[in-house]
Amino acid sequence: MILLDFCKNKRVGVIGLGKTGKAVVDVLLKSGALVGVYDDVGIDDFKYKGLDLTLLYSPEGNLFSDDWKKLDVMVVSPGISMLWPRAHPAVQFAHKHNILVTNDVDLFQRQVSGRTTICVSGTNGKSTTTALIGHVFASAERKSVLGGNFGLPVLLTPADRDFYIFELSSYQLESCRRLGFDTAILLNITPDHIVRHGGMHGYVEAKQKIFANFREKSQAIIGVDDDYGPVIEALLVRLGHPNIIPISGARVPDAGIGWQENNLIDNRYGSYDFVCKSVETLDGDHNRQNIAASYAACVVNGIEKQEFCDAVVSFDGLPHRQELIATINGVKYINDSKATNVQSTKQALRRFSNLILILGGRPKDDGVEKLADYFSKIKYAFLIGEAADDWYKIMRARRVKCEISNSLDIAVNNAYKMSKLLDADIVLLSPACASFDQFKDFEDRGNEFRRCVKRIERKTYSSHNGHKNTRDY
Ligand code: UMA
Ligand code: ADP
Repeated sequence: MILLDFCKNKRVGVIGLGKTGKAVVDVLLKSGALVGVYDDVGIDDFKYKGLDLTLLYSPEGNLFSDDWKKLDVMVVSPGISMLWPRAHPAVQFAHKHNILVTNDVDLFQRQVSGRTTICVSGTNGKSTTTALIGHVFASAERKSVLGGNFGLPVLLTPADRDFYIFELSSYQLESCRRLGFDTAILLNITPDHIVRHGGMHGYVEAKQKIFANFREKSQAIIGVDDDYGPVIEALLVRLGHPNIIPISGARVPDAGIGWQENNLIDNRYGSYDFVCKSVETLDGDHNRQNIAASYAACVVNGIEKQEFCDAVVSFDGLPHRQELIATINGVKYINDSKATNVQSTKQALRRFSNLILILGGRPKDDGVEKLADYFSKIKYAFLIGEAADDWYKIMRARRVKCEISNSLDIAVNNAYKMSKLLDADIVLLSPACASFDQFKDFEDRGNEFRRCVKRIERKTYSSHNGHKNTRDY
């Protein structure tokens, strides 16, 4: 836990009492601050209940009691809107009364100095890259910890680490003020969270904040495989950023790190230096982008090339990201539940062919037509969730054979039958949608897929007594 000395005796309002808010409150109380909390759905956790009455919350929803005006600072959770579609009332109030609005990442940055922060953002690949960097640092026996959007709120990380490796979402970056991370990585930008950021412009602006307030030793690692990366790189050059490393999953950028066929190449100094071969567990251009970014972050922070290569081969990948669950009668069942937008599903469709696809859920900003280039790879599709009706019409119009399933369970069972009929190689759950219409989160959805597949696997092999799946693709 990171205690915040500078918050002693300060009056701090914490908005949103989820994972982040609770961590902030716990840390603030231990740091001697006077804390009040507010959450739109009320506070039922007994541990925090007393706090709402002391400062901020009244049962009548009287958000704007005079006590609020006495706040020194307001700390918002990532889910609290700063601006779009409209600023949360608490934020509006703070602005009106000149109360500083900040977040837990800022508090961390102010307290912790002399340690290295390595921060990862991007539309897709954040968690994989964060986990891979963490794996390399742990394998190389550096004192490090993972946190942020990855799961552990930044203030709950241990205070004694040399390297803090944080995944940061656009939500977190939006409310950051201090910034100035030692190593900042922006993997890629494609449309996502558009409503929350008031359009693509706001989303890009939030993402590129990861490079703000750079210093002489700051390292900027920027993915240049999409339309926005090269523009941001050029902007950083213009602003005089001292250390910019372009990275790619598909080519070797000038003065950067990338791939020539299956070889990871370090071209930072203008000559090709072979680093390592690609690995089975992190297949596809998208993962190559993640590996290139991870290598860049490791090498600029003192990890030897050999230490990186040794560690990368033992990285298993994360669950719910193109994860092989089972091979049943030669058909591979892949869980890509974390594909919550069209761009991430595109990566799976690039990689796999001759497949039965399960997709749908709560649609985001891009529609299924953006996957049209890959429709010919889909032998049959099962559509679930809120997107099902619209996407069914679009896919049928493009001659993709498909049907709507009322639940994931039904979709998986039918996909199993269909895979036999159509001689498919892969059953892929890659929804291209958020999960919240039918599940608690993407993990819940992926776990349900796993349960359904395992049930089929048990039935198949108990009746056939045949032999079973392997972990290999
Ligand atoms: N709340 C309000 N009013 C609002 C919005 C939220 O009162 O307008 C309250 C909710 O009632 C709830 C609390 O705020 O009690 C939830 O706060 P939150 O939405 O900020 O979520 P946390 O539980 O604090 O978790 C956050 C991240 N969640 C989001 O950004 C939505 C977690 O990322 C992160 O792991 C955690 O902080 C620790 O840092 C999850 C996520 O879904 C994985 N992230 C999004 C993504 O990856 O796409 C951005
Ligand atoms: P994030 O944390 O940004 O959501 P994850 O590593 O959890 O990223 O991966 C989410 C989804 O995106 C998975 O379906 C995964 O296969 C896909 N993905 C992973 N890395 C990339 C990348 N660099 N570009 C595009 N898609 C990716």
